[in-house]
Amino acid sequence: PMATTKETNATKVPAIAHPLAEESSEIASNIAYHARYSPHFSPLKFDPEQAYYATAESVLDLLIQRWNETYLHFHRIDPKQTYYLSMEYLQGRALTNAIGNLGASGAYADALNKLGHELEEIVEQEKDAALGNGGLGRLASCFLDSMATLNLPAWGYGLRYRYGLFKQRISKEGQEEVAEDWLEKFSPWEVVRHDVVYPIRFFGHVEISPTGSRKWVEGEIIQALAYDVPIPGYKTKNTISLRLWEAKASAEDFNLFQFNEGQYESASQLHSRAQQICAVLYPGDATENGKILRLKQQFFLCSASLQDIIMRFKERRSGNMTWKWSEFPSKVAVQLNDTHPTLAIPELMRLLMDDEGLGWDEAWDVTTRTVAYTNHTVLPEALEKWPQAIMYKLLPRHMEIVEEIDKRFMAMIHSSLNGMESKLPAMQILDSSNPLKPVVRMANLCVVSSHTVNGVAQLHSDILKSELFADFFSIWPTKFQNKTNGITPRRWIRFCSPELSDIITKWLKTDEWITNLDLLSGLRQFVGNEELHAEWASAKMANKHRLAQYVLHVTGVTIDPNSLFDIQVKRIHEYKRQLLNILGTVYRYKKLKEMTVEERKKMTSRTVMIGGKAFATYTNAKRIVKLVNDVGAVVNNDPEVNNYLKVVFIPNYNVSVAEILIPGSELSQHISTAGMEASGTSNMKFSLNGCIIIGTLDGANVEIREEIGEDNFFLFGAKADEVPRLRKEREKGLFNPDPRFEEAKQFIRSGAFGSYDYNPLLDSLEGNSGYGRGDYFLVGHDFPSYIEAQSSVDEAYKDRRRWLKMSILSTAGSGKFSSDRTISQYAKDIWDITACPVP
Ligand code: GL9
Repeated sequence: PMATTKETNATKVPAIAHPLAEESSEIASNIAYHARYSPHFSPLKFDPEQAYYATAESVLDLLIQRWNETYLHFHRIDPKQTYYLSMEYLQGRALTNAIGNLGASGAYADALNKLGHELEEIVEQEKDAALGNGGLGRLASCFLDSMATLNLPAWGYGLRYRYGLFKQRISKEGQEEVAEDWLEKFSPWEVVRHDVVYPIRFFGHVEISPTGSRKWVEGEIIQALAYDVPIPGYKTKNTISLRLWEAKASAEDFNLFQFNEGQYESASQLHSRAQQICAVLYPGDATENGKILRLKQQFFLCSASLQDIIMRFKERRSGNMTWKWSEFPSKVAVQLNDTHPTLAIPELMRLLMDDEGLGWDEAWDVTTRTVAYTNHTVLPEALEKWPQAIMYKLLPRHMEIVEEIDKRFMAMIHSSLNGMESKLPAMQILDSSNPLKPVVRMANLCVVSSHTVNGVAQLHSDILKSELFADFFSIWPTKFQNKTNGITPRRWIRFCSPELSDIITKWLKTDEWITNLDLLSGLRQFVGNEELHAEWASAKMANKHRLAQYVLHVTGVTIDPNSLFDIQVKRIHEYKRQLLNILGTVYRYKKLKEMTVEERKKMTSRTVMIGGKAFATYTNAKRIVKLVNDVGAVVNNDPEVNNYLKVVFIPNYNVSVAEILIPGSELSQHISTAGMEASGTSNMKFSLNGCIIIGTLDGANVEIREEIGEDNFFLFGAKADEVPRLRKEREKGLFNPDPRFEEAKQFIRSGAFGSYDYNPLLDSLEGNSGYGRGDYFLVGHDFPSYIEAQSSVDEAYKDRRRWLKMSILSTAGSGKFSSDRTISQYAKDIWDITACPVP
């Protein structure tokens, strides 16, 4: 249906006139039709799993028509279109979202009832599509939802990993990683496009013709095959595509002769090499990964996507004999989601020069007006640097192009920017300062080659200008922008908390807030209203009950819905400081133990929940997971205090788990060392769901606090601009630890939580400097103010009315954090695209 060849009458798919189901009885018969005639399962049963697949296929019927109309409409109108290039998408489940965006939740629920099933039960059958690691991947998925909902001409490109993010199991040893087979049966949401295939070259060499033109030849060629996932907008016909590439070898590469000789492995060598490319998602959370396979993946995404983009650009110009390449940037915007797709830059240069015959200057002009780059982190270990030797070997022509970009950039500085010469070594794209291992700095290549560079929250964007990219900023001050992240209100409140959403709609007298989230500020006028309080409290309580049931189901721990639900869920990382949370919890436990029964009765009862995955080889992160579990095992079984404190590690945190946790939480922790969390996005989800934040002035916390008011935010800790000084003072031995901090660490060292050796973990918080020591993340410095902020939380929670007001004001102040706002700003300030709604 996504015709990629020129549309003529002879090649047109014939129109059919079957009415698409909208009534629940028609939907029911459509589901029944799929159950019967999509022969994936035995016809003898119609259990929840089969019902899920049949339901998904009936939804796809509805989507495909809209999807085709959208494609044809874009083709006819030929607007400028954005292509979002990302190595990660954390889509989660699709069914509830698709039905909800179609506005058909009620009809589907009825239809399934007619067939003897419950919609809520059916949706649980779907496996999460977890083709991402964390915030960066989930952001890409929220962006797609907003692009579709805003009717923007935009597509996502990614890779179809066979195995996505691992499944986390918790055993006596701590975290164990298990491969997660999201395609075990199949995904009903992807449509393979057998007609969309591009050749992708690796290795080989550069051939120079007698006229001096250069061409990349030989090496190995792997095919990129498109799988499309429909992305429906909310209450609009527009349905855009997430195009995921799969790698395969062609039949010609299968050596029949060898195979018949019994040499099975060598006969299908290229086939197995192709299979490796999309086999697994790289665990890219701030780890430097020296794997050549990762570079192959990156190039695979970039080359396939750009060939496809250029094909579509030409397709939309077919019949027009006068188009010019200089028009390309007024039809195409390419957004790089971090540096992972940086190779799009030299690949676009190569395609334009070597395949299309443009000269350097013309190709450079087109490329730099097309490409923009988003930076998502300032952590040095996450800034990609590829060894030049590997680049030469795998991508010889691209390496030449990168060298030329670097050479011209340096020449530009020498000729026109007096005084900048001393900055050149840090700004150069090729870093040969270590002659044993010269590297390509991908971020520098992005900054030099992009028309716009943006950070993901105001503080982060300021740090890019003043620190990470300060030198570039002084040359190109207008290149740098901020685009504060956002989240889709459809998935992150409307569908995951229908109770609270209905209350909001009732009080605002409209459901327009779902696509215009600023309208939430209208709740402020009712902040003291008793009736709203009662409804709000009952919706939160229902969500807490649902969460408590889930916790019991996955951990066996019973938690009390009347206690304060305190949650920290995100990837486990020292800079995110789960260790601060658990040390604070250990301190709370110790104090509870020391209290009299009467004293204890005055305490706010809490359930501390921590969840998140640790990168498989990140030892300290795994120790933190183990520590949380060990503390929970002791505290939860201590009858003296377990009415006042429970500690639960939530296993296998993912998008679907977040959809249960976030609506049920009352306090959430976003407590990174200031300056280190670029934005954070779960902070926005919690706040939108009426959950109060305890946090540092970091990333988007700063802006959330601004929006919801400082009285509704529990602030503590050092500020970003104090951090360098505090680290220096510490190195000089000028840090005096708070006795409460010493007490908490000592309690763990004493063996109160079992015999596992936590000394290496706790040692990282001690000493003044050294590898794995010196408390780089300032846990010790922030501990006292953290404990005090937590006491204010306890006090605030005792005042039910005050807490409810804070909760309502959190939701009321979350309007800014809709990804619709973020995407509108990208569209206007970076992409220069406008809405193209299907009539
Ligand atoms: C991240 C930042 O660390 C987050 O603060 C930010 O909210 C997101 C989205 O902009 O990007 N950068 C990054 O590399 N990750 C982020 O979450 N890591 C992962 O996605 C694992």
